[in-house]
Amino acid sequence: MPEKTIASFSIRKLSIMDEKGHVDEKLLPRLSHDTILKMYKSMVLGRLLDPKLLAMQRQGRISTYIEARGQEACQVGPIFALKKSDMIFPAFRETIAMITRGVPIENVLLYYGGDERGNKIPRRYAFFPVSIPVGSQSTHAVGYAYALKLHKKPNVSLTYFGDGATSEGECMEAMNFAGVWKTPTIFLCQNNQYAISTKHNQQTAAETYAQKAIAFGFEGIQVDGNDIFAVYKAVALAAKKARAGEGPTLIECFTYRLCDHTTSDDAKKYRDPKEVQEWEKKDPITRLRLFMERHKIWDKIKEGKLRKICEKEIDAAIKRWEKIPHPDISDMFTHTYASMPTELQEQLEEISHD
Ligand SMILES: Cc1ncc(C[n+]2csc(CCOP(=O)(O)OP(=O)(O)O)c2C)c(N)n1
Repeated sequence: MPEKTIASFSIRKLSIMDEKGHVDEKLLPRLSHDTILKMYKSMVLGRLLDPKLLAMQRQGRISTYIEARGQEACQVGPIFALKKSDMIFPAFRETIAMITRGVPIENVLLYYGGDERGNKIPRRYAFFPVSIPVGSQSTHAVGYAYALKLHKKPNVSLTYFGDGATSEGECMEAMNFAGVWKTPTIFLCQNNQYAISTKHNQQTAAETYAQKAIAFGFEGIQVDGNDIFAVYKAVALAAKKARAGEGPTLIECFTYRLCDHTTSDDAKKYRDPKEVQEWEKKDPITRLRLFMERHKIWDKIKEGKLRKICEKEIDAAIKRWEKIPHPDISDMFTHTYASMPTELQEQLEEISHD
């Protein structure tokens, strides 16, 4: 019996705007200038929030903080492409996505200040809490989307995760069920090239992360993750497909983490500074600014004003956060177990007597 090919695949890469802000007009999504300016503001707000919180961590005012410099397009693009009622399931690096959704910066400060109330995100933001165990949010996103399907709701779920999460069984299990049940789920993999110090070629022998979707029976696409128009378009198309009952999509955003993994990391120990410099040239914010300048909707004066507005917003949120009374000390016992083990109960009683 001669062999025959029973499956073959190819992976497309979507790129619309280059490093100088030039765009392929045929591919450019139809967005008003107002929307583009809002996208830009969200990216700048995120970029300015990072150094503030980093400084606060160094001052001991908050605990470990997770920056996202360089990943602003991957985080902001999807929020603009989805409906406000579509549910977002973040990992731990998605602070910029979170504040773009409208979640108050105080929530971020509470959370990183060790106060669990920060993770209680009001339902109206349709944004799940930070998920520290790598990949664990992906099954939640699929379960949620399956429920949407059963209830015939027109919404979708989107889960953010990193390249490292694709080595977690849970992430692959989530994709498998999403494929089998054809759930309205968007898997948004931010391939920032590293999982802490583990480089992409130690993470997988596959040429792309996007192609992992093929094994689960659905579409995978790679996009330039530093190009907000490409990210926006890929998510908008995936959402349209999901709402039409055509199932999930895996979107690999090819990007780079310009910062350390967290405030506990020193990326200089495992990355060549030349590599970082090369990626700085691909900065997602610079290229959108160049695009806006070319279209005469932006200039240096507007840039200066925007930066001041963002700084003010951040400072005001920090002031509001400083006024929030600390939680009761017993609070640290309340969010882990449904029924508390005896030794923790004893400890709780002990502090209650102090
Ligand atoms: C289940 C689990 N294992 C290990 C860790 C420790 N850890 C935290 S972040 C991280 C790397 C994650 O890399 P990736 O998924 O690529 O996301 P990125 O940090 O690059 O955004 C690891 C191993 C964890 N939080 N959870």
